[in-house]
Amino acid sequence: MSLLKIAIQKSGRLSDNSKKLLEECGIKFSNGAGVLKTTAQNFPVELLFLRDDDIPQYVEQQVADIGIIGENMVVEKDKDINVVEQLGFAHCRLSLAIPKEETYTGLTYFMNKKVATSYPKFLSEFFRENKITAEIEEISGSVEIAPGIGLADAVCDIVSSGSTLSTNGLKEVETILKSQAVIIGNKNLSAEKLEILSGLLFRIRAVKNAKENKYILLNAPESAIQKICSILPGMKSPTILPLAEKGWVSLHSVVKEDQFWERIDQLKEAGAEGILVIPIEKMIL
Ligand code: PRT
Ligand code: ZN
Repeated sequence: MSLLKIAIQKSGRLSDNSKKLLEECGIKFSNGAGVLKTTAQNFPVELLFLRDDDIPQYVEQQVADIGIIGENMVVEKDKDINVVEQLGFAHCRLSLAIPKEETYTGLTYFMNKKVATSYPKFLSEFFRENKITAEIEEISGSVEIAPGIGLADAVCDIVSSGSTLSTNGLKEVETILKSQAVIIGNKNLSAEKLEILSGLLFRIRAVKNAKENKYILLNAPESAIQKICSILPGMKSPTILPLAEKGWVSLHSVVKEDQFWERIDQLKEAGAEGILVIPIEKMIL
């Protein structure tokens, strides 16, 4: 029986969420310090703990069958692999930033400028597509410091809250890529491995759906049922139970969490009371 080899980041911004996702999928594994490889106890997978930069190459070479990395890494490494699933965590963007005091005039600002980045391949492609001739200075870390020490005029780096840019006297002027964590996969997986992957994806989607949805219970007068169902589009066929008080019902359903928050005032106006919103652990559609 073969095992599906999954490469995840050993330590860094992706590692906790990657491990958590697998655990939420019911996959049990030990992960002591210094462990680089481990076999799950209850699912046919083997985990490899690696640097994120190496994962695309290892997946291409099938040292690992699949891997979890940021889309930013996928585009920069440009390996012959498949992007299998977006995972909805590690959201960030790859952006161009310039010194705060500079006036930004659009992309032509970068004409003949020197830009420091850890994403030379993706950035040079972006400049080429936009017909900008600029010099790219490749550096592997602490990119934001480059303009301050006279190494470059601008930077292209990952931004999340924007506070690192601001601390270093820079402002974000263009987003060139939006990124989140994804599963990448080797293109030639055996039928047996594809079957394990499909079982894993089934579980991952159940976990993702559960996170995006909530179980909602509310009390309402019978006369308001139709109105409430039209306010919450997810509530196509809610469960309706009579309350002890005549003319009142308890309404149960599953709704998208963001839709719920947008419409809470309308719900109350329609007569909903005693609204409970409960997390869902797994949701199989
Ligand atoms: O050691 P290893 O090579 O495995 O890890 P690493 O140091 O190369 O990567 P790591 O752990 O920093 O990031 C892994 C992945 O997390 C990235 O490839 C992105 O897909 C994703 N991610 C999400 C981020 C950020 N958010 C992020 N904020 N990666 C980096 N940053 C850095 C950014 O480089 C900048 O220095 O955080 C700073 C900006 O953050 P803000 O919040 O100040 O804007
Ligand atoms: Zn890295």
